[in-house]
Amino acid sequence: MPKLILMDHDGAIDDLLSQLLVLTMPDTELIGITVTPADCYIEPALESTYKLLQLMGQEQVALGRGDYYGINAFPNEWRARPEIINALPMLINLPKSPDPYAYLSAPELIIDKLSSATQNVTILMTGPCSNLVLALEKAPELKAKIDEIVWMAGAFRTNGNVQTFQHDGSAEWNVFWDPISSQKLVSYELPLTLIPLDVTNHVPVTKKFLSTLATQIDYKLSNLTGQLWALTLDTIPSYHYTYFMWDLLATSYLAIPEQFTTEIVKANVSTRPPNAGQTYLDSTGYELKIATDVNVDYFYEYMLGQYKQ
Ligand code: AGV
Ligand code: CA
Repeated sequence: MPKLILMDHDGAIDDLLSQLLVLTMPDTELIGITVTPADCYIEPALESTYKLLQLMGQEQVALGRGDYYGINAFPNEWRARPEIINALPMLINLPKSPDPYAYLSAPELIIDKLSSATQNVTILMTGPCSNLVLALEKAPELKAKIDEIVWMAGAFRTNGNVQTFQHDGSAEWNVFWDPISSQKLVSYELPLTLIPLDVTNHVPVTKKFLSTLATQIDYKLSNLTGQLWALTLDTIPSYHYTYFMWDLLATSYLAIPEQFTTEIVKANVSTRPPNAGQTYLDSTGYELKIATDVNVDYFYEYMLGQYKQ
């Protein structure tokens, strides 16, 4: 029996790369993708999502449209990136998706897929967790159908990556977008594994990686992913950052968990300024698993191998 995966992403470049990575994994069946309008605008992001499914011959995978908008919006420059992606040579001539408003809403699709699944489902989230929390508030009995939740989120023993007004910099963006839902998810004490900045800080997008990827460009996936990665190297002036392989690392946890060091902790999420969205260790908090380290060389090699198709 293949492992069943339900993915929720938020349309950023590494989210789309993560979708591709899931589609390369043997013994896994992607049963649905929901898109959160966080680090993207929903229409172009659904178009990218559908085009990538077509490229992999998997256009039967059901899509769900996130209609809920979080509390703290992402910068618009980040959200606009999928427009560029849809115009790349390998994607521009693929048919557009059906009318995005004809899709089920994301929580509806999650409910539908979890209730009809014949075995427990792994949920991979590479954006905020609002869609999942909306689904579980509506159908709490479906918590029993979840095998594990793997979520790129949080920052525990390191700084966050949010730099904005009314904020002290301690939060990671996926949590900050909707601190209230994040706090709820943690409080459910489901089997939850977070891949936080503590470990994603070890995996920046490097020129060395891109240059190795370029040597295998005759593979369709290496060609496309090389172009996608190159788009991450632009910067917003004054917003200090490096692009990391945040979501790819979380996604690879599904395939190579033995390459990660993890720790069971008790933690909670702040929902108020000045640290809204901060994930913090707290002995009176809720139990969850966090990744603290990864075999970096193995991870890069793993991705290069998966892109050889
Ligand atoms: O905080 C990391 C999350 C990941 O899910 N996202 C990007 C990844 O998809 C938000 C984010 C933080 N810094 C960013 C982000 C940046 N410089 N550009 C775009 N998104
Ligand atoms: Ca993301």
